[in-house]
Amino acid sequence: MLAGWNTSQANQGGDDAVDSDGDELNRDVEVILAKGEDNNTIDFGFLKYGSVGDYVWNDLDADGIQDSGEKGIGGVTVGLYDDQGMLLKTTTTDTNGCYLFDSLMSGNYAVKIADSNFASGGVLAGWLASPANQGSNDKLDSDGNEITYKAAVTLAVGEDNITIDFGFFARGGGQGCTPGYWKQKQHFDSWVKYKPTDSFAAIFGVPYNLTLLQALEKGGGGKEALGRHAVAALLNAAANGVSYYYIEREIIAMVQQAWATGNYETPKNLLAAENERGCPLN
Ligand SMILES: [Ca+2]
Ligand SMILES: [Ca+2]
Ligand SMILES: [Ca+2]
Ligand SMILES: [Ca+2]
Repeated sequence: MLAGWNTSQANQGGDDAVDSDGDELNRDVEVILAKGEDNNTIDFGFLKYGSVGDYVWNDLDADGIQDSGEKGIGGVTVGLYDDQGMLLKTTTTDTNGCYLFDSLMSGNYAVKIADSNFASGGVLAGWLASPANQGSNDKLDSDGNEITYKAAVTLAVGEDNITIDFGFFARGGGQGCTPGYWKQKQHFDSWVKYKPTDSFAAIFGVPYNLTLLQALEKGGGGKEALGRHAVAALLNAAANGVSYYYIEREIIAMVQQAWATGNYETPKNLLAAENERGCPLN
């Protein structure tokens, strides 16, 4: 009847009529009755522990969804934090990529993929986090913040939540198509997710009031050169069949940094080098 339940703390609060009296380990209490005394204050409270899990996986297509054919990643160090940011426990994923923190009281927690996994020689060195909360099935999505690798979770009493999952994918590289490729009309069918008429300012979050196509076509150095290469980079990162070094959010962050600091040259050179690696599209 009470398998999996745990004894409440004894003698909490000041009212013996509503507290729990059972010893927490032995679940017994000594009662001495005076002659003729009725004692109806001996109560036993039980509570159920909860758990959080359960999966870290190789998100091959980087879409943030656990697809068939994508496997778990073993040996990943995972930490459990309380709502004050204190590390409570750590564990490691098994060979199937599964982890579980159990014997948990109700409350607010965070699960975080430890930074040490990403250090040189670590299981996830060179890997990138999948986008969080894609699709509508929490059992199949990734939950970690893409920068902090952390996911918040609130447990009710006795709740088991095994929907806290983390997708990672290996960084690509070695391919890229130039601004000259992407601006040609006959290649518009290779554009994925973005359209030639989309606003550069809206997508990159900087005050550069051109469409993506206008930015690709715009001549000049400095800001204009970065604009051309940033659009090409974004299209390379989003394209099907291009193994591109940078991912979209990194390219957007580079552009924002350039506009904030006025240094357009460094990111332009980095993106241009990748855009000129060779175009696998036709
Ligand atoms: Ca996937
Ligand atoms: Ca989710
Ligand atoms: Ca999930
Ligand atoms: Ca899961």
